[in-house]
Amino acid sequence: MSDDARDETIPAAADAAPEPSAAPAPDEPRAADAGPPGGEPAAGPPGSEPAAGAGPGTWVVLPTYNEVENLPVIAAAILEALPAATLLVVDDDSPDGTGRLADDLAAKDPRVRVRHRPGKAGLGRAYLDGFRVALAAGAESVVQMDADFSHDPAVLPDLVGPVVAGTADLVIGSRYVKGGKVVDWGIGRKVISRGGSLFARVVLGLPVHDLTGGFKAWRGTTLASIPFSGVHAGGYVFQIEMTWRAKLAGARIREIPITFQDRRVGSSKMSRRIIVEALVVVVSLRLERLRAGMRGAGRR
Ligand SMILES: Nc1nc2c(ncn2[C@@H]2O[C@H](COP(=O)(O)OP(=O)(O)OP(=O)(O)O)[C@@H](O)[C@H]2O)c(=O)[nH]1
Ligand SMILES: [Mg+2]
Repeated sequence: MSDDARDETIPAAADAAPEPSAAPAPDEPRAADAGPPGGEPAAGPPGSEPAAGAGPGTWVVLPTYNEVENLPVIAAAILEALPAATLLVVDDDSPDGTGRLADDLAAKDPRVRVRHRPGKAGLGRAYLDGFRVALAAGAESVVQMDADFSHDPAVLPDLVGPVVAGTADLVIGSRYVKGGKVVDWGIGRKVISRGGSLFARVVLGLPVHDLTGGFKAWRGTTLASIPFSGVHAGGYVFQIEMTWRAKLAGARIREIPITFQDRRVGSSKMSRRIIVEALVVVVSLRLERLRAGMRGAGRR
């Protein structure tokens, strides 16, 4: 992912989240294209709540950019893990033909849908677009994951299980709870990721250990209650901000341990600018909240 795609803010009107029950938007993918009270997140072992009933109401949103080698394998693994789910590939016109390959998969399997976007606009934008499509189609649970095998598809039933069972509104695949780990990362990247999570945890006062990861399962109504407008679409900060907004919306957040693997193909896109941006945005989110609290107190 290029840096330029990481730090944009979603314009208000264009990215408003639809009601889950809303009719499909006109730009719906082609048919082969087709608040409860807040609580402490609990770290639970995988397997504690199997995704019994993870049916057609579960959508997996998979953003892709130049993932032609990974896509067929990961798509098969996702649908093996969640056979009744819908897989939505969100492709930003990948030059390597990932979008065409996704269309081929969709032509062969009605569970696969494809959202084509005109060009590379960054991971956050792709996710928000995919979320909007899934919610407009009535998704009850929405999973987000990377296509590069950093997120193990075999974990999907455990990830979505608590959402389907009604015991959590957001489940985060966490590297930083007991049982979670990262393999193949150098010490530098480990420190940045863990340090970023810790910084955000302290500054935002969020009781979540892995705030920078992108392997998550959302209750559809929780996702729909988050205003997408104004969300910073940068890759690193996007994950933090979405979890922060979920918490503000009163979501019950849970972390389950995962083993995170570095991508098999390609190189890291992490840069100093992305990290600095994330730190600045985290502080500004906190200040925004403090100011809102002070305005509220002033009115009382
Ligand atoms: N649609 C879309 N997908 C993207 C974009 N950028 C990245 N992706 C996908 O988002 C997922 C995560 O991107 P990565 O490039 O792996 O980001 P990362 O994990 O932070 O960095 P790496 O160290 O390179 O793995 C992958 O499935 C990518 O193909 C984008 O601009 N648009
Ligand atoms: Mg990756």
